[in-house]
Amino acid sequence: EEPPAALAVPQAGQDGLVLLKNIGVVDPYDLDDYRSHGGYTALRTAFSIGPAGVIREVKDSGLVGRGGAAFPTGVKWQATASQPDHPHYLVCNADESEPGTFKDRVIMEGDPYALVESMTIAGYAIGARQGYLYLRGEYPRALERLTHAIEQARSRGLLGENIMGQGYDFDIEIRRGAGAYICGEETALFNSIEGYRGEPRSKPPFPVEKGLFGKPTVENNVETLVNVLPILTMGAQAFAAIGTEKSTGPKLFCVSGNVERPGIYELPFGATLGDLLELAGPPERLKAVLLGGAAGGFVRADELDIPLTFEGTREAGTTLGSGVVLALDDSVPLPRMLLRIAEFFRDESCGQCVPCRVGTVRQEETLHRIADRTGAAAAEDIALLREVGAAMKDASICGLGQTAWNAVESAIDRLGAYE
Ligand code: L3W
Ligand code: SF4
Repeated sequence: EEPPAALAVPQAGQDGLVLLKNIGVVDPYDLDDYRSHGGYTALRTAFSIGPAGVIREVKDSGLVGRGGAAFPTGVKWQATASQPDHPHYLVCNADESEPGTFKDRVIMEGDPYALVESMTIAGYAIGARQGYLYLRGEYPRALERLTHAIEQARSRGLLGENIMGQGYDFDIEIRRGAGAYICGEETALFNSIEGYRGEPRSKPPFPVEKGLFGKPTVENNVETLVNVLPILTMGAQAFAAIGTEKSTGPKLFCVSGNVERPGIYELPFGATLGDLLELAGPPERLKAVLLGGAAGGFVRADELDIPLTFEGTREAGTTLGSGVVLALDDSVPLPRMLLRIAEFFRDESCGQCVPCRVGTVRQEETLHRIADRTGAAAAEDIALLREVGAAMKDASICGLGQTAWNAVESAIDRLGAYE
């Protein structure tokens, strides 16, 4: 038996939460309970201001994507809404697979109606009648709860034809992943839904123009979508007042590793890495923090003043990614961890393009060679890693290959690994 979502949320039940307010508070099997806690007021607001009004609010809120790339959500929605080609599709990317990332799982298990309502609003805004929820195959509890939530919403006129008597038709179909990390790449995900191999497509054209089944498609991460509820209930300006000018709103962080209270934390953008670790109970002898997941990078224990914003992490030469904060104390064997990350990328590369297919193998081989020498690297090993890493970064088709060397590079440059 897996633990209930609330156990992964140390702040559960606290005042002032925006995205996590229902976790451990609202019964995830009871639509009436969801409604009695303010559920479906955002959809009502959406109907009252119309699709263009919703897009305006989302644009004014400054919301950017929470899957790792921080693209402005309102721009995406506007681009699809204005396409003359039909049908338009909405796809929710719930293939949460970045190592260290488990925020979307907590939302889907603990507050499934919030995602159903958010998808309905997004579909309405962009003129879609069909939404797909692409769910990580290893999330059986989320599947069960979302399936139940969708059925209940349908039976109560909140999905299907003529939603809330407003003349809008929309439904959601769940598709399950089958264990491939690459299917979380937005276009590989389309291929997977269409029944093809999960291989990324070249961009452009971007999905907003040619996405699922070649039609205009908005694809957003789970956390991105649920932010639309507070945007509509509190208003774009109040939402934009949370966080910083360039990273607005609340953010979920996935804290794991050597901390006393691992779990999902909600903080406004702009809190520092140190603030977050303080909440989670930092280890006595912190050595490094992996920020942004396997595709992200390491920072040192003396860099805890980095602000947790997209612009702040970028300025510090690192990334926020999907919000992974993995704390390591000095008991962790770094070369072993880097080898594990390299194995992961080699394993998950779809093999479609040479820089990544070959580069991830060479990277792993080199790290093995270093590990066999008990962690000491020869200068030519480091030079080879840099050369292979640069080729992957510059010439890979998708984010997997482009970021497969980030963790190793940061470990060498910031932590002095292998010295
Ligand atoms: C219209 C344009 N749309 C870009 C759209 C694009 C996509 C979004 C971001 O990777 C990152 C990656 C992972 N007109 C557009 C446009 N778009 N230009 O904007 O696009 P892009 O290509 O910058 O990023 P991406 O390929 O979506 C996402 C990193 O996130 N990551 C991954 C985390 C994994 C999870 C998870 O498990 N949940 O999120 C972690 O760091 O490496 O760099 O929609 O179509 N001109
Ligand atoms: Fe496939 Fe890697 Fe190329 Fe992406 S970069 S398309 S995962 S081979």
